[in-house]
Amino acid sequence: MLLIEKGNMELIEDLKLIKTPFHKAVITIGNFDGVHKGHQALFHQVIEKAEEINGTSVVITFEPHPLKVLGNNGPPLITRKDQKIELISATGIDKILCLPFTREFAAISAQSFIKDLLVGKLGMKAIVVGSDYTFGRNREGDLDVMQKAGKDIGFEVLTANWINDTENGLERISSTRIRELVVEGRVDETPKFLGRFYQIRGKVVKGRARGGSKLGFPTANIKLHDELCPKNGVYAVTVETEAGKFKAVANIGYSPTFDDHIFTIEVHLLDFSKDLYNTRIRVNMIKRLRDEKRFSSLEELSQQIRKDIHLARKILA
Ligand code: RBF
Ligand code: MG
Repeated sequence: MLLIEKGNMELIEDLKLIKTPFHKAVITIGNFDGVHKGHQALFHQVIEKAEEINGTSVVITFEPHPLKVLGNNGPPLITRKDQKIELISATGIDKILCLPFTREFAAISAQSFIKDLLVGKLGMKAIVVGSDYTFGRNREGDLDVMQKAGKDIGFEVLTANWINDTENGLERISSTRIRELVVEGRVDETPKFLGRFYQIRGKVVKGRARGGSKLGFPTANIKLHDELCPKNGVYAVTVETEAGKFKAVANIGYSPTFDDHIFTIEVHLLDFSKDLYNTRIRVNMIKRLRDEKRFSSLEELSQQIRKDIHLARKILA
């Protein structure tokens, strides 16, 4: 895995591996899908507090998404596990606990969660939470419960300052808002919330094998798993491969010029012609260019793709 390491982040995926409590743990807990600017601000608050008390900054997150275990499917993800961990690591957090969210875990009482796990096992001295944070079975734990326990047991409860922060415009950052933008194809509006472009990742799979031979624009096709898919259409993108990063155009949808009604996500890389089949690629969604169209000839489709490429080159320049 390509970890963007900053400091010496340690990833722990099993609580049994923790034999002794961390030294003065400053903890935050959440799903953190997207690791957006609000989450990033929260992590910086954790790091700052840890530095102040000479302690350890700890992020606890869950995999899979709790909603996926507790019923529904859970929302489509902005960041799947590997990217989420990379992004949290990049903020400078010391320890990431990425715990399997099971039914047993969901059944732990709020009191036991705080006393036995957070304080007892992890050595919590401070926790940073949002005002709407709930935890423990049936969501019986909330900010009040946490503050009371803090007084009783002796740890500090800090509330996340980004949530109410209207001055720098951080107040409206939410994973839900980002998902809406992506679903609407407004990917160019996501960086102000994410601090980066929305990225999808996948292994290159077999496509229809006609892009190169019939159209003159070979494409690498990827499949998504649990990941949020941008609105169908044509996009200017950049693609990260084992051979480096390239400008590219993408098409998401059913290619209505053809009648097979097969959904694909395809990228045509500019200035690159090697076979990417079976390799993993990352596609940064920069800007949506247009809707997919049905063309009456391959020649017209090719001509439109040439125009798309021309426009993409300008946008990506
Ligand atoms: N197929 C369509 O039927 N209509 C389109 O508007 C369309 N636009 C595309 C734009 C780009 C930049 C690319 C790379 C592909 C596009 N395709 C479109 C998909 C094309 O039909 C597909 O790559 C080939 O059929 C191979 O699967
Ligand atoms: Mg293809």
